Amino acid sequence: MSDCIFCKIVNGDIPAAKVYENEHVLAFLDISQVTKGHTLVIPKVHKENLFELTPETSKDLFESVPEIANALKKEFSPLGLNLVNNNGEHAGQTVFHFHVHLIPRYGKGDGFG
Ligand code: DGP
Repeated sequence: MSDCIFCKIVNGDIPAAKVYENEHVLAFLDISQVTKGHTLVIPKVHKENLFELTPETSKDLFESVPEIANALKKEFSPLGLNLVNNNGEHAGQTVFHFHVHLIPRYGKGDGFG
């Protein structure tokens, strides 16, 4: 989708700090970094949100999530990690290309929750 910021990241039209990539999935650091290592995992194909996800796209994406979470665990040594996903404006979605947030947690006062 030409006006989608995450499609532009997939296409290399705007830069992002990539954490992981395979044929179907891209993970990169969130520009806002609510905690250190805050990462977004997206399908390369444009799907607006969970309601549009096909079983195949869902499988491709969620298959990669444990590996990415473990890479973040190794790199940042968090105490825990939240997986967050917002669908629709009223649920807090601001970028309308499906994504899950992986938010490493470092204990009380780490900036999230
Ligand atoms: P959500 O509110 O769940 O739709 O989260 C969208 C996230 O996308 C938000 O945490 C900020 C992040 N974001 C928005 N624009 C960019 C960008 O251009 N680059 C990166 N890396 N992250 C972005």
